[in-house]
Amino acid sequence: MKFYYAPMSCAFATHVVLEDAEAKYEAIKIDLKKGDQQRPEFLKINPKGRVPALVTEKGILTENPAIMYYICQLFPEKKLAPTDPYELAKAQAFNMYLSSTVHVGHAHKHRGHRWTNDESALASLTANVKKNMTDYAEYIENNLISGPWVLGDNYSICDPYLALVTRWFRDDGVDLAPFQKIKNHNIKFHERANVKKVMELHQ
Ligand SMILES: N[C@@H](CCC(=O)N[C@@H](CS)C(=O)NCC(=O)O)C(=O)O
Repeated sequence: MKFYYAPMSCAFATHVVLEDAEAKYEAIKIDLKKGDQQRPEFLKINPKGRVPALVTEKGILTENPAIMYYICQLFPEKKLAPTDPYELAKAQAFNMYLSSTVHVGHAHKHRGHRWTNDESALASLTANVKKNMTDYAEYIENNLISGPWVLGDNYSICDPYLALVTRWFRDDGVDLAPFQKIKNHNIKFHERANVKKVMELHQ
């Protein structure tokens, strides 16, 4: 498999899952600041012009939640997702909330031009990022983390994704002091050897 990623992007979460699964893959770095995602060679991989993208022998997969669960299914022995249908749906709901709501809230900070060209609307979108991200952190803290991992005692595909989003919370000025579960989760996550390895690739 070939894994296309950009350092410090949302591809970090899926990158950690590839390492957790001990998958054999080649990591291919692209530079979003240089606009590599819009170059014709990358648009052949992902016409959406986004990372991550995973080239498999069957075809190309995009979207973090889909790729992460695909990796789980390739390596069921790693137990990176629940097998009980209800618990699995809860795990997927968590990852999809991060992908469809929290990621979009964060994107309003630097990518607001996707939604509007109007300068005052753009300024308003940016100004609301800290509050929205604080609301999302509060919701996650109070409703979605069982602790110590997202799903309780078992580490899963939800954990690298939460760690990524925790970095975004910090970048977006969210005061994490009231969110003890999120803070504890982040400390525990960064103690993992796989995480240290992927962090080095994402500098
Ligand atoms: N829904 C997608 C979002 C992918 C995405 O937006 N990736 C960002 C990096 S965090 C990207 O490639 N941005 C490049 C751009 O917007 O030009 C997923 O979860 O995989």
